[in-house]
Amino acid sequence: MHCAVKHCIADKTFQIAVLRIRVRFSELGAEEDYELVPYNPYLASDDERQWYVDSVHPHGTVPAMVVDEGPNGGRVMLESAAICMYLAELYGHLLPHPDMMPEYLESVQLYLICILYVGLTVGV
Ligand SMILES: N[C@@H](CCC(=O)N[C@@H](CS)C(=O)NCC(=O)O)C(=O)O
Repeated sequence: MHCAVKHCIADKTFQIAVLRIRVRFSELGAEEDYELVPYNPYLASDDERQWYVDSVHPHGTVPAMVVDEGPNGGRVMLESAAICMYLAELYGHLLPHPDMMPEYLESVQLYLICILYVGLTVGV
């Protein structure tokens, strides 16, 4: 399958929200379909950070994923959970069986609550 995703702006070091995206690409068997563009928010210079905030991610955090082609081409996607869900839809894999939709939506709700809680309290 040809993937529309070209750039995943992130650093290669262990950062849990970035790791989430990389694991998702791996689960989808799509590790060759994206390019990891190094950007480390903790080590960026003031100029690099300003560029990143202005043109990629207003919060200055990673990951951010630039979609290269297709109807979403040119868009920058933010939030690792949203990116993971988008990738499942894009590849048509790791999606819930239609009969399981109520349980799926419940687990998405729980997942997002956890992500928001953890994100706000420990900053990942
Ligand atoms: N909720 C966001 C969290 C993003 C986030 O906080 N990433 C951390 C690395 S795991 C970061 O970029 N920290 C740098 C900073 O806060 O300036 C997501 O899941 O994408």
